[in-house]
Amino acid sequence: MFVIGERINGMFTDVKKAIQAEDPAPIQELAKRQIAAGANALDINVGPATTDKVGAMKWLVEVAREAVDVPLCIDTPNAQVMRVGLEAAGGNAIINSTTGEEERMAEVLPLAAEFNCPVIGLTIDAEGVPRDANGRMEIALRLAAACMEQGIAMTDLYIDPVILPVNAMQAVPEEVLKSLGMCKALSDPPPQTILGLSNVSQGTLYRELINRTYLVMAVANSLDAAIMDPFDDDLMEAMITTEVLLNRNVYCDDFIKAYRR
Ligand code: THG
Repeated sequence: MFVIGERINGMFTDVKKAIQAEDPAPIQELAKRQIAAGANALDINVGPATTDKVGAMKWLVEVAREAVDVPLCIDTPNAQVMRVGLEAAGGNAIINSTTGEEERMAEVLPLAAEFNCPVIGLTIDAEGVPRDANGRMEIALRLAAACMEQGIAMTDLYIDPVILPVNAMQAVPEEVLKSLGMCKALSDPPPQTILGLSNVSQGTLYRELINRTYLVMAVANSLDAAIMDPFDDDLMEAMITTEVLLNRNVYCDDFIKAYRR
């Protein structure tokens, strides 16, 4: 599993405050601690912290890059903010994201080719998020076709079938699980799959339990990557254990310790 730490997001109060005060210390500490906790990359999202999205994205990426040398997942719906983030990331980035809408793909996919980096494609179109797995796959197919036209390898496309809070839309988690498996039949080699895990539990009472249970199911259904909270030890350990039980990592008696090393 490729773990993308979710914590550098202006939706969190500590990050919002740091952006507003232009104080690099809390951001750099979050960057280092997430990597130490087992994240392989970091999501970078300005969120609602400021109206100067371009300036804030450039600052966040520069500050994070000084602290750690891992791929930075530039999380913005705005193509101009995306370009600035990719430039600041200096070639080690992931584009988060395009939707399946023609106009969005036309402005974002060329950036993936230009900066030679992976791109996340959300199964969203002009009508929003489809209700079931088949609707998600129609958009996933459009994303895959558009990438092929641009010369983007399927292994550089991460399909995100968009998980939503279970308390508002109880049928969604199961449809998303089905989509993950269907993505792997889409082409040979298939695209990769990704989720923003914490969405599933937003507004619920047992957040950590829901995140953890869902991650186990998603990994068992071909999930390759997740934007998630690496500070949640139980979550990380459930992920590691799932990979051992699925024979994706070698079993040894203290496999948790071995993985963390
Ligand atoms: N897909 C892709 N990118 C994404 C998402 C996705 N990026 C953003 C998001 N979804 C994933 N990241 C988060 C980060 C935080 C939370 C959920 C998803 C979260 N935050 C708390 C909340 O809203 O309750 C904030 C609590 C606090 O203020 O401390 O849950 O799906 N490609």
